[in-house]
Amino acid sequence: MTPAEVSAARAVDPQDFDIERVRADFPILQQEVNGRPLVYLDNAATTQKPASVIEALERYYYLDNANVHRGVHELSERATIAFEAAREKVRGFLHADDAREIVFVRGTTEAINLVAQSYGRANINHGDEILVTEMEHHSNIVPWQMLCEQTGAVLKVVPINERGEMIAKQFEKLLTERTKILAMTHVSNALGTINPVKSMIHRAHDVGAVVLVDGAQAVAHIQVDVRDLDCDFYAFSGHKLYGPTGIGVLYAKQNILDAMPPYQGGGEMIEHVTFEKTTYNILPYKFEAGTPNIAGAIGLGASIDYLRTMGLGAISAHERSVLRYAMQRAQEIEGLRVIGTAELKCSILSFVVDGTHPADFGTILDQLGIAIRTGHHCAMPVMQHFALPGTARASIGMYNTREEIDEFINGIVRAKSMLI
Ligand code: C6P
Repeated sequence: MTPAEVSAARAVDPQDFDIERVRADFPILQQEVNGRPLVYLDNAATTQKPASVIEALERYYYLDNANVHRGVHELSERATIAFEAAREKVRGFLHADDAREIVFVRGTTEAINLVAQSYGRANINHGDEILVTEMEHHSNIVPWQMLCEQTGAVLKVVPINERGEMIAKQFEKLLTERTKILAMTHVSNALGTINPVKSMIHRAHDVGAVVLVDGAQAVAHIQVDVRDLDCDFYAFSGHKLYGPTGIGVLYAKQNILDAMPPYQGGGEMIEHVTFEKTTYNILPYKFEAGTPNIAGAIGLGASIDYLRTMGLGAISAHERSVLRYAMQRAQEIEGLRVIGTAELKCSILSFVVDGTHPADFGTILDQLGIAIRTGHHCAMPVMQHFALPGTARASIGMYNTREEIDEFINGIVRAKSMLI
């Protein structure tokens, strides 16, 4: 977050956020699990969906289902209009210049693989360096390792400190003329750390590198403006933004996308095919081979509409106040250690308790109707850094309340008394 964004978000009073109204919009939250009201604190894994998103999916399948960009009939026309309207909503949401810069993919993972295999294979050579941080999700490590194996490039890693922040001095040292790609997460899924992506992008451009930002954990909590960030690529998943699974977005600058070879071949991505030669479709369709997840895109458009009515500023102010409360309450528990105490963080409370295994907390809390995630969170290098087998992780979404945090804290105390 830039300082301006921080102060804009802080200007929103969390008291203004009508949490009861928000909760009423999410049908799944109205249930009991194991005889207790559900407390859903696994939003970093996937968020729940408001009724308006579920209804958009339903409406599409009830009334408009057809393939896009293919038929001349009424249903195909309607499906195409709704699909492209969703793309335009994503463009607006990211503040991108042009809808041609918005490629629909399955999720963050596919977006990063697309960049590694298309941009990477075409532009990365033996001895080039790809720079990531130690806090990356496996999705922002493994595709680059694969690219390094294919090209002879070298993966470099910016270490983190004990608070779980990237060490700026090390970043400056590792970023050199040899760096061709900088790929870093906007927000860490294991620690909650918010990276200073804007300044990192600026520095990377100074040495001629292109920059990919993994926005999987950022888009639901931070207002993203790709033009202001000046990132070359930005990736996120719909299901972490209160939208459906199986749909995600790769934003890429138009000139870069234009010069990239296709990622997959098939229908939709072509202009003309003969056995001798194929020419490719215009952007963004060159990168959307095969029938896309039409309903998913429409559902994602509906989730963006929903977020707009709530206002991301108000949502993040509310979440920040709930996270602050959770961090304070967690400190009351003897032997509990928060993993990830960065100055700038959002949504995530990862912890371990001396003398216990994190997985046990997940199981006991589940018996109390409280959903959290335990384990390495697909960020094994983070666990290696802290010499831990894993953590227990609560991740906060827009519908979580302080009362739920109280339930969660009581649950940890109870679990601890059973385990020690
Ligand atoms: N993290 C979590 O519980 P996909 O699976 O493609 O939608 O997102 C992958 C991904 C990439 N980057 C970051 C920072 C992420 O957090 C994730 C997904 C989930 O933390 C599932 S492992």
